[in-house]
Amino acid sequence: MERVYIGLGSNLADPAEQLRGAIKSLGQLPQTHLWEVSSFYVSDSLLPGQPRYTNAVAGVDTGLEPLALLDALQAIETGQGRERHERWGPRTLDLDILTFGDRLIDEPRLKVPHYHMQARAFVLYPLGEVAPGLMLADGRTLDQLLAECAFQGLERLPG
Ligand code: PH2
Ligand code: MG
Ligand code: MG
Repeated sequence: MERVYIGLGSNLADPAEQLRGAIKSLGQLPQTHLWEVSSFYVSDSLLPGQPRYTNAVAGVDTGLEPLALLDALQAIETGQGRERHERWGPRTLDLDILTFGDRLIDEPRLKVPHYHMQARAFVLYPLGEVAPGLMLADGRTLDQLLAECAFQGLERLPG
């Protein structure tokens, strides 16, 4: 089993409800134990002119290989109505593998640690809730990344 952190995001069709549906599906993945989910955070989209996003991070232990997990996550996205049009377009559900054990992965379909997570408060702050003290496979620590990343107007939802 390897510990994997997954970023969740939605900015369409009741985002918090989309995240709750995704969490339920993560809990039903084969060979996988969902053990923690962060608070939900709301923030402006990185791209102007889109609805605000709701984001969270989940921690799982999985026996799936990275590309098998990616396939399963993409099936959950599709099942919740994700349509792929423009890159970074609005979406009902986005599930991103942020870290995968201590693996560095550089494949056409999957780069881990997740590209640009160091600049994204909506990834780092929820990740800090579920994985305090995390060390990334490339040697960076979550504490360093948090120290260098402004809160960027995140709103943490209660409950
Ligand atoms: N995802 C994007 C583009 N912009 N902004 C926020 N706040 N949260 C996201 O998850 C997000 C975004 C495309 O990956
Ligand atoms: Mg994605
Ligand atoms: Mg994303």
